Amino acid sequence: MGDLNQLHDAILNGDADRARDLTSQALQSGSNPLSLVDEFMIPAMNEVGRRFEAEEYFVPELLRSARAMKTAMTLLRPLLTSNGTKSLGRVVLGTVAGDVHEIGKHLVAAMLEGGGFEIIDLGTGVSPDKYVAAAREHKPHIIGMSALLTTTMPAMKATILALEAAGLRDHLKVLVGGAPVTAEFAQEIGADGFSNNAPGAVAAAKLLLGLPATRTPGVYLCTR
Ligand code: B1M
Repeated sequence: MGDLNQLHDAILNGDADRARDLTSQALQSGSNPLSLVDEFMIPAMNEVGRRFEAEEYFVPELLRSARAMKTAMTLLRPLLTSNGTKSLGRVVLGTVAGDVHEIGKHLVAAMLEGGGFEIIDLGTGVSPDKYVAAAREHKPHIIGMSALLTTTMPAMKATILALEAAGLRDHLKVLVGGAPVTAEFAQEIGADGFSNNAPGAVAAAKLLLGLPATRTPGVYLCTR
């Protein structure tokens, strides 16, 4: 197996072909898919974010790195997803209105599927009305919202208020996450649960439905 730091660097440098090839080689050599994501790919995206903040990277570099991450994820996603037998519950998932960040949401979707949940992914920029319509149509046990921008976090609260106004709030649980989201924020907006990582989202989803799971440090269940 090659040096996996090269996978980190391929994503950092936005080299999608290399990221795909290195991921494929690592899998053939027996690397654990989740470790590849956690130990090399997410740290690369965090460094991309740091460089963007330091004005060393600009939007084109962000896009190239995101494309490299997505390309590698196409190989990993099926491996994070099991062909589970019975669904533990239905989750309607999306990135909130005004927000196009989707990599974390894809990871959460893959992990939830792998954990036995049925996922209805509404994509990005999902308005409160669209969540409400999806809740009516699919009758999910959980609504999952992701936000990566401080400016789009309020859309989470707007969605919860819209679910309340539609009389749907008491019939489902609301799980929130995304880099700027905190447990305190989740509590404040009236969500039911929060996780700061994808495996934690699975634990939180299970706990919210009263299923056995271990509460890891990044998982928070709100009091209502
Ligand atoms: Co943007 N971006 N971006 N960006 N981008 C951030 C978020 C930023 C922090 C970068 C920075 O300045 N350091 C910054 C936000 C600042 C802020 O609000 N405080 C930022 C900005 C400013 C912007 C633009 C405004 C830039 C511009 O145009 N001037 C613009 C906004 C566009 C919009 O949404 N309207 C923008 C655009 C973009 C791209 C399109 C270029 C691209 C996204 C491409 C795509 O997704 N298809 C992009 C990227 C790639 C990033 C960074 C570099 C990486 C995000 C990412 O994919 N991380 C990001 C910097 C950073 O986060 N370090 C940044 C990897 C991913 C696995 O992590 O999504 O956090 P994350 O998900 C984690 C957890 O948070 C959690 O689990 C995941 C796995 O562990 N989680 C959940 C996520 N959702 C969950 C849901 C749950 C539970 C857990 O329950 C339902």
